[in-house]
Amino acid sequence: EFLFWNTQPVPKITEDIGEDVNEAIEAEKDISEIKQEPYNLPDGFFWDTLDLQNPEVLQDLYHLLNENYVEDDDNMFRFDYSQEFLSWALMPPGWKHPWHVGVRISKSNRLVGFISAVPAKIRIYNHQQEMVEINFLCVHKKLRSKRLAPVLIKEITRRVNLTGIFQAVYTAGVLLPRPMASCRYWHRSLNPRKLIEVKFSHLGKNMTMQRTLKLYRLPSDTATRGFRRLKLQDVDSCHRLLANYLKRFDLAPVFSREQFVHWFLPQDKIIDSYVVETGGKVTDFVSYYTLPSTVMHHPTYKTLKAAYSFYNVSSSTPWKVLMKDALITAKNADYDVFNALDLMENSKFLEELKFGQGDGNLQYYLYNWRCPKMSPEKVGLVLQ
Ligand code: YNC
Ligand code: MG
Repeated sequence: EFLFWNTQPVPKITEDIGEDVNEAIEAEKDISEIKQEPYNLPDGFFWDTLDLQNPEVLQDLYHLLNENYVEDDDNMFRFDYSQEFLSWALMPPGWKHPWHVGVRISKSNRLVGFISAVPAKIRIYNHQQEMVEINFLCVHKKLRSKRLAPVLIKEITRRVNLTGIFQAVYTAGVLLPRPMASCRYWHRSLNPRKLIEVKFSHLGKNMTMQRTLKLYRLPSDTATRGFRRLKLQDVDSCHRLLANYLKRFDLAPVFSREQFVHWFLPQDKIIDSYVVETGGKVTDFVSYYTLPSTVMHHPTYKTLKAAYSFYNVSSSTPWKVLMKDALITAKNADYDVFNALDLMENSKFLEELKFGQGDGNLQYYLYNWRCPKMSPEKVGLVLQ
């Protein structure tokens, strides 16, 4: 069990962690103690640091992920991160070229593995830590179970350590040593007919298609006065609103102004954000990112268009009203489903707004950090 993870600075599955513990597992190393050369790959493979600003290279990554990245438990849907989205997610302020780690086949030059890191300041309880977010770990389907993933993880760790960073945060559907929080996805049907047709959802018992369509129908216009898309002029007030709000959680990012602009200014097919402005003041904020999934075995439907709740703040508009307006904008933009985790204050609107609970957990992990586990309502961090 966990032959690789047991060698890493992560808490053991059974370890007792006292409620006041909030500390690194192993001390920071001096740069001179860190391996200077890349880890060895099996014969026939080579490391290739990807230049994602080169459209052809970005396309290679898009294809690797489009064909080999995360699927649902029943292998019916697979994430289809767009090239624009990958540029946004992987090149935020402070991004580093060496942290876009690819593995290619020597003979064909084919990209068969990837892992990435981006910098982030994260607060865990009362401690702020510069760290990286790890995402998009992927090994080609034909090369699974050959222990390539541990090599990718060790190599990105080495490259991050060389910059003086020794902590990371990541999420995964699989259970590893050791989650610091376990969240659940919830799904709100926007286009129930299509969702049922592709078997993303099914007709509830005692439900007809007619009744189902009516149940999920939304008004065509948002309800809240002053609800409108976030613009550049809102950045200072909205950044402040979000920063203040995130203080109430036990795991949360600390966004710089520059990061706020990057992560939240609306960009077509990537990220959309709305505010409620009342008397010149921003009082509420919602945002969601765009992540379609490929429908793997359907004759007509090839893709599901999904919106993922990102960061939301309600200070004057009730949660239910605010998020219903978000659902309306998503429906009007032709999304099929709106997804949200049960973290932050999301449980205050999920059931009322007819979200249904998904299957499987999204586990939150910290690398080289030991702290007590927290409940989903205390998690204030959303990764892509
Ligand atoms: C996973 N998702 O347990 P043990 S999430 C971490 N995250 O190790 P092999 C994983 N570890 O048990 P395969 C993992 N999945 O022996 C498996 N593992 O200790 C562990 N899927 O390696 C596993 N993307 O190469 C086992 O497995 C060891 O060929 C086995 O490759 C795994 O991005 C994978 O779900 C996931 O592409 C690459 O299945 C492959 O199966 C695949 O024999 C579809 O690996 C796509 C997918 C994962 C999405 C994500 C977050 C990744 C976090 C990685 C850990 C980062 C640590 C911090 C580093 C920086 C530190 C600093 C500073
Ligand atoms: Mg492998």
